[in-house]
Amino acid sequence: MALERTFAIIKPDAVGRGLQGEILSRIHKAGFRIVAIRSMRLTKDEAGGFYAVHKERPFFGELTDFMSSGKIIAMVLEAENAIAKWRDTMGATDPKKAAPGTIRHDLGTSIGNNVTHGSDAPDTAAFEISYFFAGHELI
Ligand code: 3AN
Repeated sequence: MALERTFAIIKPDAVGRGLQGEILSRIHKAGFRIVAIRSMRLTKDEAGGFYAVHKERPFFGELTDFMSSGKIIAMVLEAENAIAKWRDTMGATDPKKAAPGTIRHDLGTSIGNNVTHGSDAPDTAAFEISYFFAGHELI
């Protein structure tokens, strides 16, 4: 199988709780290469552009408030089957439904405060990577 890239975020709840090291360690142990990484704080508009596919959902305002509430760590991860592999490593969206040993089960506190993001398909991965990183940062 060919190498694939996905886009990941360590969300403001995790950064605020000092969980960056724990999550980066799990990324390393799962066998991903970190192609690019950046710490930053999004504006509400920037968070809205990132989550534009969810703009009609009832939780859009809450989601963009949360994602702009503090620093995030944005990353491009590479591995074989990276998109599905990272979603497996994170676990289900709702930490209460996520399997034991997954990041969201072990560290998440609610469906909103679920510590990490991961792309769900090749087209969303391509959009999300290009939203945060320029081509010269992805070599
Ligand atoms: P995932 O991130 O697992 O692909 P999506 O795409 O269904 O999940 O939802 C995008 C983000 O919106 C999730 N990461 C989650 O934090 C947030 N979210 C989803 N459902 C809710 C909800 N009912 N209330 C608040 N936030 C939600």
